[in-house]
Amino acid sequence: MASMYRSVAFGSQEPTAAPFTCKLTEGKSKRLRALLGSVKLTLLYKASVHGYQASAFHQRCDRQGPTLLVAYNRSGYIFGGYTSVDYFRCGQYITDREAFLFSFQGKIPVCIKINSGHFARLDDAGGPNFGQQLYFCYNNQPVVYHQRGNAFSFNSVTMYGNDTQLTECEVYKVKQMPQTSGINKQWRNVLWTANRRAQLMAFIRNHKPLMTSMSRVRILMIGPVGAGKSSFFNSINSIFMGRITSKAMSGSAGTSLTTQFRAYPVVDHHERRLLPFVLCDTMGLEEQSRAGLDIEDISSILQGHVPDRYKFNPMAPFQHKEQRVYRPASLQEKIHCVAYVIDATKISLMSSKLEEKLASIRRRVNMLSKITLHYNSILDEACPLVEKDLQNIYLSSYIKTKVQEVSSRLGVPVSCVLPVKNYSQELELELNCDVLLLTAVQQMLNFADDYLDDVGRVEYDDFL
Ligand SMILES: Nc1nc2c(ncn2[C@@H]2O[C@H](COP(=O)(O)OP(=O)(O)OP(=O)(O)O)[C@@H](O)[C@H]2O)c(=O)[nH]1
Ligand SMILES: [Mg+2]
Repeated sequence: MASMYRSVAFGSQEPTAAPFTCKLTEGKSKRLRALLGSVKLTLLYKASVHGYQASAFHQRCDRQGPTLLVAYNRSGYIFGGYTSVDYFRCGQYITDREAFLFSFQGKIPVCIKINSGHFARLDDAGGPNFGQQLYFCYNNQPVVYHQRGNAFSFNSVTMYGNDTQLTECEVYKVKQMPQTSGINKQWRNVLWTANRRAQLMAFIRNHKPLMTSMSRVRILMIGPVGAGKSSFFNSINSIFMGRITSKAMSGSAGTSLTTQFRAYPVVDHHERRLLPFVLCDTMGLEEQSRAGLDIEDISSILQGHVPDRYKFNPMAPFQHKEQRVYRPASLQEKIHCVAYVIDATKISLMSSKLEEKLASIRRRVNMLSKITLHYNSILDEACPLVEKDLQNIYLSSYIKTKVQEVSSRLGVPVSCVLPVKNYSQELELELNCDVLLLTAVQQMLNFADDYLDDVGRVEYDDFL
């Protein structure tokens, strides 16, 4: 039977003489390395061999540069953290903007970035700690200890199932490797130039919906609470206004901040005219029934019955016949493209109930032959490499796995999953953000045309 342990060094070209083996599998190591770029991991410390005492940890891990800690608990959780700053036992708080925590949710390590970078660690003679919130080998015992703090925002239930008993704790030295073409091959071609942005803007400005009777296509955004639907509209509006705007209310709350159906036309400030699409914003989806956007409401929106500013009521879905003016909606009023907005940092944590709700929405949407498009928003927080430079988005194998995960969990082709980063904290527009956002709009317009082409054919066939 094959050993459950693997070799000591991962990502290395040369074999390493190993006095002890590591518990981290090659698959998991690969996914963790994807968070860090082109790196090699070398096992420095293994608690079950060297002991859980802080002195044993420091003896092997001090002055080793960036390190990755991987812990295992009795309940099978694999979690830990990364720090880019050496352990020194200097007795001071360490600032480390690159530090992060992670926890494997299935095959994927969900990454929790440090909030500001301050108080990333207390570099004392004790065991390894992150933000003085998460202590490993606490009190020289095989135990993890969590206390409140502000450096990282995480929940001990999701992070390690609240099971404090460790079965192993390993620390790896993280060494940057020269980039090799195999590891960092761009998996989608994007031109990150001002010229490309201008081209995309020109495409969108000059786009004419396939059906000449229509001036604008309607794009519906659906997704879980806080996924970035309203921010997507704000971002697109900002690009065409030439400055950051925040017309749609966005932010974080337990339930959806957007409570009304909004159909936002987008004005091209430069040419002072409306662009050929309307972005329709909805309330967020929640896993429970009678909470968040209702599937019946989605059907009514798709068919063009729901008016702008309609206030959603999760207890009582929209009733078309109760509206004062009852008439069939025209094709212009219907939805021509549906975009599912998914937050990349949450996809692995999405409950099966919410997944099922999305699947039934997709069945409804497909019945009405809509085209679907997915977003991984909040990508910057999902991957440290991308946070450093958005141009790494199609070099990051971590983002690639996220895109594949969205594709498999929602049952759509990978080519329909488009990663974007919304404007959320920026004060000024930024070229790389614009290129991703505009590419998404370009795809939406193409998908809307595919739908109109399909509808046109049905009408033509009926006529024959
Ligand atoms: N870092 C980052 N934050 C984002 C991004 N997109 C949205 N956010 C933040 O995520 C939070 C939720 O965004 P919203 O746009 O309000 O999400 P929503 O889907 O409209 O949420 P509800 O209307 O409440 O269902 C806000 O605090 C945004 O600033 C992104 O791409 N990156
Ligand atoms: Mg919203």
